[in-house]
Amino acid sequence: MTTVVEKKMNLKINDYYISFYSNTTNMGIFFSIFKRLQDKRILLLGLDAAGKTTILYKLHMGDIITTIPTIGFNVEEVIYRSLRMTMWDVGGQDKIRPLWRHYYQGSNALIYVVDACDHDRITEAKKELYGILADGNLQDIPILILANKSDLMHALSVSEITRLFDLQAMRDHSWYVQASSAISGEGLYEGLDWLSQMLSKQRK
Ligand SMILES: Nc1nc2c(ncn2[C@@H]2O[C@H](COP(=O)(O)OP(=O)(O)O)[C@@H](O)[C@H]2O)c(=O)[nH]1
Ligand SMILES: [Mg+2]
Repeated sequence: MTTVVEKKMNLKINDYYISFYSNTTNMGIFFSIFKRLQDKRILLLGLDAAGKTTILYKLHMGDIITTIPTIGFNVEEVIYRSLRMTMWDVGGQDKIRPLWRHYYQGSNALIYVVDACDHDRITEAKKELYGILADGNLQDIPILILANKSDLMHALSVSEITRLFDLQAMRDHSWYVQASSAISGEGLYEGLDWLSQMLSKQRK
């Protein structure tokens, strides 16, 4: 089923933010509950063209602010309630990799966006993820992997991505793979629900 979010309504009850979304087919209302998060910082990373910018717009989180702190390195940022999402394109730029560290500090979670149709670069996507996680600042953080562009033919499935990324062997992080489409919005809130559960368990 393709779900197109048509209407969104937010309620705040005590510490919980509840969002209702109704879809164009009027098949029903789905909702998500976000416990109020205490100043959480989320990295949204992935190879270029994986769908990061499209995801941020689809989530209607607000204005995306682009900054270029150093040459050849665009950082986009959205601040939404007490959530700060920072993102940039990873891959093929080993020289600037040390500059990313500044943005790693204090991160509570990683959303790693993979173009599930880009079979040619799936190994590169995996290599970059492991390169990012090798940084000491990101120990223990939960990782939501979005197998994006799942609306397209030949998209790799959740189980294929899990196997190709060797996730079963990953011990230092909680991880979750969710198929998503940044175009239809499908899968995005399911993934974020998992992440918000992980974040609400964190003390820092
Ligand atoms: N079919 C499909 N296209 C997508 C999806 N997500 C992103 N795209 C397209 O992929 C291209 C790159 O997306 P973008 O958000 O700019 O990628 P970024 O470089 O990771 O920020 C754009 O043409 C998007 O419209 C998706 O889930 N499905
Ligand atoms: Mg982008």
